[in-house]
Amino acid sequence: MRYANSRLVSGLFAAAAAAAVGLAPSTASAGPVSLTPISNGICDSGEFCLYRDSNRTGPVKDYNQAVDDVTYTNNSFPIVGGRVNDEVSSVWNRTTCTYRVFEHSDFNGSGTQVAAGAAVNLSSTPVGGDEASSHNACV
Ligand SMILES: [Ca+2]
Ligand SMILES: [Ca+2]
Ligand SMILES: [Ca+2]
Repeated sequence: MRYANSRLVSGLFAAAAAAAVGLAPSTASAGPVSLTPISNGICDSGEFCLYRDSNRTGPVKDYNQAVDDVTYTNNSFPIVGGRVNDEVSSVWNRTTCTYRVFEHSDFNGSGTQVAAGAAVNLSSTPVGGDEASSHNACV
């Protein structure tokens, strides 16, 4: 009987743990959703966008807020996937402030300034094509 009870108790703990796990995402989504940048793979007005290919073609990594990205290492292109780091060939700055794009993480290596509204092929800048690894927003 005692054994059966302990099994029941551990079963209840398991259920409680499962409930806690289930609660975690809903608690997170109850927060201010607007603080989470949404990347939909489309370069909308007001966004800063990275393109895998030249002349704003190929997969797009879009940032809908003026935020720094200190490393592209863990980024992938929305919808289609594929790594972003050292793959970006062009950028489009549809925000109202100047960005700086860098060859390495943490704003290191060669950099280039991308003015508000500008579209740039990185191969024609000091950063180089397929080299970009970070950007600094609103410099
Ligand atoms: Ca977008
Ligand atoms: Ca590329
Ligand atoms: Ca790099």
